[in-house]
Amino acid sequence: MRLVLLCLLMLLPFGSLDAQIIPTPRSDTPAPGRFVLDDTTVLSYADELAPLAGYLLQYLPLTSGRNVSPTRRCIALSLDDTLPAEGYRLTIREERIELAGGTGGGAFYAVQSLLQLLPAEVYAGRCPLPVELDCRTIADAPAYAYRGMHLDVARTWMEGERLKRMIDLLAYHKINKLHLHLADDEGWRIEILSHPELAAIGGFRGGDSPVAPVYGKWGEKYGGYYTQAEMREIIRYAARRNIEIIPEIDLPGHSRTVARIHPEILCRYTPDTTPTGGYDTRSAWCVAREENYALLEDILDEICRLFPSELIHIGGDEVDRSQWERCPDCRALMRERRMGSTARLQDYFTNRLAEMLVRRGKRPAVWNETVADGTFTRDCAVYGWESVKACRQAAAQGYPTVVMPGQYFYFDMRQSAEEEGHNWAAIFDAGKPYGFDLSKQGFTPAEQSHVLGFEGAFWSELYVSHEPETTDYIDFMLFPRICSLAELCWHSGPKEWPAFKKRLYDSHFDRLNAMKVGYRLFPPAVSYADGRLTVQAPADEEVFCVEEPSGEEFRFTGPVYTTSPERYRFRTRRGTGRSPWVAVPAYYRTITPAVRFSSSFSGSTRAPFERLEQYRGAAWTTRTCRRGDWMLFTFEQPVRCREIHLQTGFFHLPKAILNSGTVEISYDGETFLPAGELTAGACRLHPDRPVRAIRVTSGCDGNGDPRVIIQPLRIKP
Ligand code: TNX
Repeated sequence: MRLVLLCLLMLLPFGSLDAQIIPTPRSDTPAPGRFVLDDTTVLSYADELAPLAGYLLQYLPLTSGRNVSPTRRCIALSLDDTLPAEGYRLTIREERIELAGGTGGGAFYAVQSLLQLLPAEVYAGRCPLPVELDCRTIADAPAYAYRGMHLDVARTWMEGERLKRMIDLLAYHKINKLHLHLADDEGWRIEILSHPELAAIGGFRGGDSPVAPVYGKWGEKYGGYYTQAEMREIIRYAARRNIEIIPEIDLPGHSRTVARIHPEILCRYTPDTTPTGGYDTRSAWCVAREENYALLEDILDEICRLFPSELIHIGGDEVDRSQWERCPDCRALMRERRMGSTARLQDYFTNRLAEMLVRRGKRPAVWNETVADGTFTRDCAVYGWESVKACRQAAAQGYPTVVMPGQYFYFDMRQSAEEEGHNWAAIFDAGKPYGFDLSKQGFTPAEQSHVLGFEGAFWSELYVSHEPETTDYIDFMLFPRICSLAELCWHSGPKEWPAFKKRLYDSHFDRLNAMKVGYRLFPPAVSYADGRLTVQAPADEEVFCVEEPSGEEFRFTGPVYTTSPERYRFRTRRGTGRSPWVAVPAYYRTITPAVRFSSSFSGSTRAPFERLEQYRGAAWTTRTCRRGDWMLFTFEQPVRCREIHLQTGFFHLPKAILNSGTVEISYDGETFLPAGELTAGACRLHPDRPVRAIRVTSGCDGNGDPRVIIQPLRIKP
C-alpha cells in the first residue's frame, strides 16, 4: 500500500521533492543519493557547446576541461538529437551530472534548470560551495514554441545594457522571443544606413528635434537609438541565451516620428488638427504615394539583413483610415482598384510590404486588426492584442497566432486600483496571466492548434516619467508577472494559483533578489476594527508603515490603536522586492466641497470646465499652454483637509499636462503663498490650515499636445 502511494505521489505533476523550478518541468523523478558540487568539479562539454560552458562558468566557479573522461566527477554538457528541440534531460547521479539538450537551446535550458537547483546566490555569481544536490532525472520540454516578451523601446528609450539585462532575466525564465517595438509616434530606435536621418533625428524628441516631447523629459532633448553594429551585438547576446529578437516597425499608423522628418509620406490634404481623446492616430503613411514604397523597401531591406529572425513585425494596429478617405490620391487608387472601403487600402499597403519581406525569405508579423476580415496571407503571424475574441478569430481563420490580449498580458497595466500604470485593458496582478486557459476561453482544439504561444507586453508611455532614477518601475511592472507568463508558456499541467504563489515566496523571490530585480511582492491585508489597525503580510515578511503627517517610514511590528486609521499606509519589503502601498478605504476617501474654477484658458465644449466644479471628470482647454497661463480654484467655504492632489493631464499618464508650473495657496482668498511646483503635471499639497484658493501658473510654452487636460481636485478630508 505504502509503495503504491509513493508511486502515485511520484506521478503528481508537481513532483514529490521540492521541484521548485519555475517554469515547472514536465517530469522530475527523484532517485536516492546526492552529488557533491565543489570547486574541483569539472565541467565537460562537447566542442559545439563551448559557448554554453562559458556561460555556465560565469555562474559557477568550476574547473573547465572539454570532453574529459566520464570517470571524473563532472558536469557534462551534451547534445542528444532524440530529445525535442528545446527539450532537455538533466540527470543528477552521485558521480556525475548530465545535461543533455535536443539542440543548443535545449542544453541552455538544462543549464537554467540546474541553476535553479542551486542556492539562489548563484544568480549573483556567489554560489557557496560545496553544495549537495539530490539525485533525480528531469525530463523537460516546452508546451509552446513561442514564449515571448514585448518591449516598447520607442516611448521610453532603453540603452543596450538595459536590454541585455532584460534578456538575461527573460532567459532565466525560458522565454525565447523578444519582440522589440523599434518605431512609433514618439521615436525611431534603429539606425538605417540608407536613411540615417530616421534615427539621427527621429531617435530624439524635444529640444531642437522636430518630434515634440511627450510623456516626460520635457526640458531636454531625449532619446537614443541602436546602431546596427550595436544591435548585431545584442542579437548575438540574445541568441547565446536562446532568445530570438523579432523587430517591429509599426506601419502604416503610429508613424508620427517619420512624418515629422518626412512630411511628404502623409496624404495630400489639410489635416484636421482638433485634439483627439488619447493617442494621435493621424500620422499614417499615404497608401497611394508610390515613393513611399521605395522608402519602405529601403528600410525593410536593412531590417531583414540585420535581424536573423524569420518574422518581421510590420505593425498594423490603430490606423486612423479617415485620412485616406480625404486624400485625393488614395481615393483615386480605391476607384482604380475597385476597393469598397479604406480597409482594403490597408490590405493593399500591408500586402505590398509582405511581398517585400517574402522576397527576402522572411514572413510578416502583424497586429490583429490587419486580418480582421481575413484577406491577408496565411503565411504570417498574427499578434492578438485587442481582445481574447480577436485572438480566437485569427486562430479560427487559420492564422498562426500569438495570444496576448491586453487584459491578461499587458504588463503596463496597473496591478491594483491605487498603483501606477495604465488601466484601459484591466487591472491585474500575476495571477491573471497564470490562470489564462485557452480551453476555458472557448478555443476549440482546431483553433488551439494555430496558437504559437503567448507574449507579455510592456508598453512604455508611463515608464519615461519614472526614469532615470531606477530600473524599479519596469521591474515592478514585469515581475512576477513574467514568472506567470513563463509558466503558462512552458508548462501544460494543471494550474493552481495558491501553490504557484507559494513557490514564488518559498524559492523564486530569493532568486529575484539575487538577480537584483525590484519585483512586486503581493500586498499585505490591512484591517481596522474597534480602534485597532492590523496588517497581515502574505508570507510574514517585514511590514513598513508611514504615518501622516510626519511622513516617515518605520518598521511596523504590532497593531496601532487609533481613531484616524486614514493616516496610515503600509507596505512590505523583502530583499529587492516591495509591495505596493496599502491602506484602509478611509485613506482613499475624497470630499467634494463647492468650488469655482476660472482660468486664462477657455474650456472645450467636449469637456467643459464645469466638470471641474462638479468633480465629474477631466476638462480640456481649447489650446496648448503658454508661459504665464493660470488656473484658479476658489472654494466657497474654507476647506480643512489632509491633502489636495492637483493633477493636469491624464491620471498616471503624463500627457496633455502642464509640464512645469508653480502652485500657490491662499488661506484668505487674497494673498497667495508659494506652495509647490508641478512634477509630471501634478502637485500634492498638505495644508495645515483651511484653504480658500489654489492657483497654478504655467511655466512652459507648449506641452507637445494641442490642449491641456485638467482633472478635478482630489481632496482628502
Ligand atoms: C495600445 S497594443 C497600443 C499601444 C499602447 C498600448 C498601451 C497596440 C498594438 N497599441 O500603442 O502603447 O495600448 O497599453
